[in-house]
Amino acid sequence: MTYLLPCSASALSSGIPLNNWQSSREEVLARFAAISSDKEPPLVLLVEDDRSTRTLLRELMEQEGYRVAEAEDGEAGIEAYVRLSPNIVLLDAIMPIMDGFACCSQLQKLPGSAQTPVLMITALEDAESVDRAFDVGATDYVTKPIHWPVLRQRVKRLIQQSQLCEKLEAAIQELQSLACRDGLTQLANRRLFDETLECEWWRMMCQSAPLSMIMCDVDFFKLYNDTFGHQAGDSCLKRVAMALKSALKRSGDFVARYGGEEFAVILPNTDAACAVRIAYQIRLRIRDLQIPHPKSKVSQYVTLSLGAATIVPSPETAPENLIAGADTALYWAKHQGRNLCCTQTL
Ligand code: GH3
Ligand code: MG
Ligand code: MG
Ligand code: MG
Repeated sequence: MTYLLPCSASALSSGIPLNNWQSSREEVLARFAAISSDKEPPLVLLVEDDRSTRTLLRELMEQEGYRVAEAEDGEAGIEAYVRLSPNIVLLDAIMPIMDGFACCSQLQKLPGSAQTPVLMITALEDAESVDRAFDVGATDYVTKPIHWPVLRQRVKRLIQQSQLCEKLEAAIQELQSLACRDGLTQLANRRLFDETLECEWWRMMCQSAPLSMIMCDVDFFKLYNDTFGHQAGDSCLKRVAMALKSALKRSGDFVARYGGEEFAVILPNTDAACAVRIAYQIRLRIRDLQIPHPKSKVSQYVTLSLGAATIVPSPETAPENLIAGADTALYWAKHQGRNLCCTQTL
């Protein structure tokens, strides 16, 4: 059995620094182009028991500029597939130990197999064999004796199609993730906030557990912009967002940019006392940032007012009740002087 080294997968790192929607779009297109110009030639895995056919196939594939790995039966083919993640599998139907049909069927169960075409090469021409090949997941089928010009074109087309599908899938995933992110702060946006709240609402209702929310609003932020300009205001919001995120320790805790200079925190399985403690942690984090705000009437630094509300969700209430409760508590915090947290238990 001969293996060539596996190609390094086109690395799609998650999370890209984005300042606004326009640059997000450019990032996605740049990434798409980067995947498109993948430098390494595609890897073809030949699974064929007949040595002379294997040699001929290898020569043809190498002439086409592909890298080639070989396996001599179905079992070895699966093992090579898992180790090497080829771009295409050329699979003989009749082989000892595990035939091509069983091998193809097993391959379909492996992660990522949906993107990897399997081209079956066989002397079997009867309708039943052809149907069986497609039933077990073959992408295409060619018969022996091999018509080399046809095989060349089939392989080329199948690889192109699968690479295109892969790129599209990566781009779609990236766009989906961007659609839920706030461009300025990189926090979840309002849309994801709404979905998360709805989801946690139902989850907590099923568990009869408390759900808390904290609304946070930057104090005198208009004056901050007036003093330092809008861009400095943007940087301030980014730092506040990071501080908010760092104050949340549990995996279910969630923070979003609710709008403007307002942020919303969702805390599943959290009672009122615990929500107050988290609000306190948030205030400490913001205080530690020490962002100068000379025009503020409550501090020399940027501060937040916070409104916390807690509810055990029930069929008689709705997520909007929790939002309204946190809003009301925030309103009290503003009216009682700002830079503090008020709470409401519903
Ligand atoms: P309060 O303490 O009562 O909350 O006062 P405030 O000045 O923070 O509240 P107000 O609603 O009067 O003003 C909010 C300001 O937030 C006005 C708006 O320009 C600013 N703002 C909202 N979104 C952004 C943003 O994305 N970037 C910047 N730089 N400013 C923003
Ligand atoms: Mg054979
Ligand atoms: Mg506000
Ligand atoms: Mg404000």
